[in-house]
Amino acid sequence: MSGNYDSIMSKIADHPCYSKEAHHTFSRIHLPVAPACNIQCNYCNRKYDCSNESRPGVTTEKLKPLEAVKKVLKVGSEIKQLSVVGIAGPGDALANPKKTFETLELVKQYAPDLRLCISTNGLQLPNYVDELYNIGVDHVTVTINTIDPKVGAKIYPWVYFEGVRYKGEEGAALLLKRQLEGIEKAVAKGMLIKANSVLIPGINEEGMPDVAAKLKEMGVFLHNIMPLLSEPEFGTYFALNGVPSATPEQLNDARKACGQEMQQMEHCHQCRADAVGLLGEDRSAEFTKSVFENSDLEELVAAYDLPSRQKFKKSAELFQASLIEYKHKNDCKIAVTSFDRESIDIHFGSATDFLIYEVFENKVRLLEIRKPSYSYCSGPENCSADNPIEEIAQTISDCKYLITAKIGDCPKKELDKIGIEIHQEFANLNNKDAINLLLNIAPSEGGGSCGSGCGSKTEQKSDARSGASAKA
Ligand code: CLF
Ligand code: SF4
Repeated sequence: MSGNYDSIMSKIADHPCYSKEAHHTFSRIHLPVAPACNIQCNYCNRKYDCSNESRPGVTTEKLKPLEAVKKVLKVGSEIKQLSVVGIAGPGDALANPKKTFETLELVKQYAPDLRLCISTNGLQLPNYVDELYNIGVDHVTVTINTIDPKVGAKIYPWVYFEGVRYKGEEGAALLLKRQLEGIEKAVAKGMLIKANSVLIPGINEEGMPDVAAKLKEMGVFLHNIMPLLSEPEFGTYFALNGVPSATPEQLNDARKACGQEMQQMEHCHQCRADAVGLLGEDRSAEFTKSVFENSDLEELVAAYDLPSRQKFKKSAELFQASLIEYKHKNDCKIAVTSFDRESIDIHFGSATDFLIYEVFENKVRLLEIRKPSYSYCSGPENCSADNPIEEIAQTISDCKYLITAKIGDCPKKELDKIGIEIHQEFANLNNKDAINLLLNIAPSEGGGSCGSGCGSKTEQKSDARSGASAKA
């Protein structure tokens, strides 16, 4: 558990997309080396940039692998906080395997301190998981918009696989099968998987919680629901056929509905395929090809100054890790006995159900109410009967704490055995106040609810000159 936790923390501490904290400090660069795509999405018009990770309408210079690594070295020499290299289009990273892998190899050779990240529609993922893993890619984003092929047929007019063009539901079902197969393989390898879903009003909103449930079942780390950006000038099928952009309210609702199942990313900036810099502070215009294409590779390597970058990275990572650690130190579930649903007003023995609260990032919310078949004590007349502690213990076994008004020694011992820490000192207090006190969470932190909107909407709007939405 702790090994896995430590490994995840080390993977997200310097990744601006996988950690909200890290995005204030660390930057990423996207290398637009993958122009082709093997599917068609109705929200994409690749006359512009790809949508799986970009905003169309922004001119992109496509790069060859050697040009791409020169750009990485140039950017890295000027932006010490550069920590991630992503390939996210303008087509699909894995529909261009030669260029993608050649680029990743070069980056690994000349800038080995950088994390490698890719974004894909997933069609070719099963074929390349091993290669990605071997080359050191441990962050993979797969765009999954639906798990229903009927809905998929409305999003993907065709899917091109092994020389055959599949249309309608058949194509959508094939894409989904390959996406899930690829995710399964990548999770088994220990890669950190993020799923992007484009929220398309009237098309896939209803099924979004099913997507989230599937992602959870498969061990996906993070879910990034992105709003469809749809204006006629973007020239996409959806835009030309009246499918509107998703509103901030629709986005919030979807994130809330899916937040029950999956941790939601709320700081995505729907980057372009050649984005450079912090999320939301794009510096791609400073690093056009003319700035680096004539530079000598060895000079760029010297200017990159790997030893000093590594030193900086080490201290920045430690700082980030401590911030993340602080934010997640209280994450857990807590069982509470409460008859009036507000306060700790009932003894363990009389409780017929348990309120299960979840604490995530120091926010407390009621997750669900669980009902074992019987209460522990059903009155003096049944006092000698076998008390059903096993079932109750099972019902709350995933909770770290039990807060109750009072509990007898026998059940307490049983719950101790399965590691549940019991607190009786908060009798009659409000449930959330008690949890805040127990975990030492400031009330303002604890009062919030998960899944509220992020601050990126202004930026999304102002950048929506582009068009599509999806990716990475
Ligand atoms: Fe790029 Fe994507 Fe890697 Fe990040 S972006 S390939 S995971 S390094 Fe990040 Fe940009 Fe959102 Fe993507 S903000 S669009 S989620
Ligand atoms: Fe391909 Fe990406 Fe465009 Fe979809 S959005 S068609 S995956 S390039």
